[in-house]
Amino acid sequence: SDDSVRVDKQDGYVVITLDRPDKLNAFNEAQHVSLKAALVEAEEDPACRAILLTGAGRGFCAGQDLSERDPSQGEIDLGLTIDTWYNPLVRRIRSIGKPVICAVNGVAAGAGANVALACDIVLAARSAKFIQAFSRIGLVPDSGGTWTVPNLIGEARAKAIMFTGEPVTAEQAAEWGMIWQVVDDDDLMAQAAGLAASVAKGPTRSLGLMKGLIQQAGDNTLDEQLDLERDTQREVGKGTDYAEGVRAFIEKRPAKFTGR
Ligand code: T3D
Repeated sequence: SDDSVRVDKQDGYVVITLDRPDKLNAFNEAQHVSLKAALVEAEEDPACRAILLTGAGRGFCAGQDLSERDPSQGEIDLGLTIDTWYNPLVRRIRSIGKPVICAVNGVAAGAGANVALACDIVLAARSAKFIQAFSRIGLVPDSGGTWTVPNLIGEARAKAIMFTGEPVTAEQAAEWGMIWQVVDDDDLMAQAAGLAASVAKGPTRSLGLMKGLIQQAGDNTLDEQLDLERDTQREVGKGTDYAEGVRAFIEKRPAKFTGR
């Protein structure tokens, strides 16, 4: 790992910043290594109860660093780089049992867009854009985009933005339900930090289980999902946060969750 990813530990949460602003934080191998290390550490750290991912400079992430790619020098096995880096990254974000918030501070293109959209709650600066840039270079969307994007905004819009590579503004993305919220550029980091601090004080175990339930819903029938909710409720109901939550309600005071 190197200095291409910054990690700032805050009270209850960790801010992970992609930090190669001259390249709009495009992924090279070193940045993948550093991001993986940062996410693994945040996942394993019990003091970390939420993760905030963002980018330094005027972009969030421009996807794969194309200066590492030169197909004219012989065939490159893109399947291998996807297996090694992009797929594990998306699987990690989706399986971490803590909220992962993404503050899209500027352009998010290619895998950069789809990594952002794999996060649990996405805020974007008003000036940010989402670009499914793959068609411009003769590829297909990766990092889960062909699954995530149509799930979020439907096939009609997904196909149009993917075939054309047309930028989607933050406002449009929010209107379509592709992201949670648009925030004025100057307020983005304060809003995102406030959200991270607030969810970090939440019942982390239930939030992690909730994330899993929501993500599994698409594969299940309603009957299966009802059973899964029952089983999950049975488990989470044994936790100290449930006991505290009910006690706080009865005592008419805010709950003080510990995440267990
Ligand atoms: O290969 C595999 O492992 C397979 C996996 C693929 C996943 C992918 O992500 S494929 C898609 C790769 N990404 C792209 O195709 C996006 C390329 N970038 C752009 O289209 C534009 O840069 C943007 C639309 C994102 C932003 O445009 P703009 O005009 O605001 O900025 P710019 O001037 O184009 O970029 C600023 C600098 O960043 C510039 O460098 P320079 O000229 O100042 O030295 C530019 O070359 C550099 N940069 C931007 N994106 C990339 C990049 N350098 C390398 N790779 C990039 N992806």
